[in-house]
Amino acid sequence: SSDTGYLGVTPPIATTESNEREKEVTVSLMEELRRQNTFESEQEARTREIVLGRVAALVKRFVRTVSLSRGLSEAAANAAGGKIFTFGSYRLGVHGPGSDIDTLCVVPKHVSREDFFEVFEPMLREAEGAMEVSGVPEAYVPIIKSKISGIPVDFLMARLALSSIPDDLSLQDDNLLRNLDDRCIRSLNGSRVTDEMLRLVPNVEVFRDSLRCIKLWAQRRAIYSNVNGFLGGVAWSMLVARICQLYPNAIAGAIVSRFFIIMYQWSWPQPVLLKQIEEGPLQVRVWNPKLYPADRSHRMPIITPAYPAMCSTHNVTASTQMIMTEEFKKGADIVDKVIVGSAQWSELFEKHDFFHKYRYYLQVIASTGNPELQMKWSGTVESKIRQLVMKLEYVDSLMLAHPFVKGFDQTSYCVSEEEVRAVAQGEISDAIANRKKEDIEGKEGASSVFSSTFYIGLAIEPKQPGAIGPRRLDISYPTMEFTKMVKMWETFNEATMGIVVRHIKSSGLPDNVFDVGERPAKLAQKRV
Ligand code: 3AT
Ligand code: MN
Ligand code: MN
Repeated sequence: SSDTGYLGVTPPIATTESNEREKEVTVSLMEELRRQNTFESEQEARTREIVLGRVAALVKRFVRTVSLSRGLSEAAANAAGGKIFTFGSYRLGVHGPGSDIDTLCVVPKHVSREDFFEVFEPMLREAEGAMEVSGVPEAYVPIIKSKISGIPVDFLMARLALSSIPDDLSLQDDNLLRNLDDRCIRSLNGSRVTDEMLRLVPNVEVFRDSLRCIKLWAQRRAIYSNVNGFLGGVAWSMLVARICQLYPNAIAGAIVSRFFIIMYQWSWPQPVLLKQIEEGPLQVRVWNPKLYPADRSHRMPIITPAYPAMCSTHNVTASTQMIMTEEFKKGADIVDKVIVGSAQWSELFEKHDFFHKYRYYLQVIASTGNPELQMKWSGTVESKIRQLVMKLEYVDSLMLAHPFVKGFDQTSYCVSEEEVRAVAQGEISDAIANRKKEDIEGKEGASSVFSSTFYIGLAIEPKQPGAIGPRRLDISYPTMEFTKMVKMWETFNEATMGIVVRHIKSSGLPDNVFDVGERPAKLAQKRV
């Protein structure tokens, strides 16, 4: 920016200050965000700071302990340092009540990843106020999850090629990535991306307030989910950051209004960039659609600003792109009305109508008889849903396959094999649904079934005028292929895990997808 006088890959669209009306709607926007409970209490904010202080001290103690055990002198062990960096919503300043603190622990080269799980994790378990400490060392990005004084804290770890980690260490220099383990590079990424984003926006305060609004909107409209082919937190943040660059002197109300119209009109697959993509010191791929066909297939590329540049929206499909574009349009219309005074901000945050919108839905039901196994199995199935969506997109007469952003988990207490089979098929009768754990305890042949149901809304082409006979919709091929694919999971076991895909009419949707009083009266009656 020092050489161009602006932040971003193009000059701003406008550098004017916001007008009086934009200031008014910014005030009412902030009021609405408070009403919607997006801010934590002052008490909670203070607790977070205390927790972070304890965590920073604990990481230093961890580094010291390991240093001494490696034979370093007392002086060298004290000088070895150790530092925490936060990232995610807390670092951006857009976290809500109950959000976690995403924390990266940076340690010197003589402290290993094994030490993180074998020394730090036990120290954390003993720490004041620590609960629910659980490490996942085998994850793609190894992590320790915990709760400290009621605040969820996620810990990642990166070991740098340095003999000590000073308190003023910055992670900005790409050369720090040289000679590091891939897991360390991945762990550093979140923090480097967040820090870079904050450096690349003209006004952090405006960015925060605008992002708070867009995050809440995306959550309410059920388009906040990276796994399901929409955008995750990082991608939404980058979109808002780009709008902030384009209007460096605008305030939040104005940024939000430009956000919707610009995103609606964006010429995808032109990428959203916060700065030019840079080459760097590693032998790793940097996003480049000219070079890599896989990168060319990205429909809505939103590229992370820290080296190595990556596309944060790999999962977007034709359907999810259409759905998000439609939401940008609706958002633009509402904000236009807010500006002229004929609508309230609360309209922007209205709940989605996914379960009212389609005549037909697919249910994808993953089931097992064991709660831990169920978490893994349903996670595996969920991560493949977008593959099913992409296969459905090829079906003639299907205009759109709309995946819902979350699954619905249920535990069913069954008294017979027959009931177990029915539940796995998605047939949960009222008798089963109303049964409690106590009702089956000690009963012979009784068992619990854990099921997660994912939904895909189907938009079918209207019948051609004059066409003869009913419209045919054949989805047997995509569903068969999908079932085959999820069963290829390494630890799949036909005897203990169930997967069923079936289509239902909207009238067959179960009550648990609706809030109390939300189900249309006509349908509610039908089900009595
Ligand atoms: P919350 O306010 O916490 O809900 P957030 O944006 O902080 O919003 P997360 O804590 O889930 O969301 O994620 C923070 C960052 O951590 C985002 C991403 O860079 C990284 N991350 C999230 N989930 C994973 C994961 N399963 N594996 C690796 N990195 C992850
Ligand atoms: Mn977080
Ligand atoms: Mn987290």
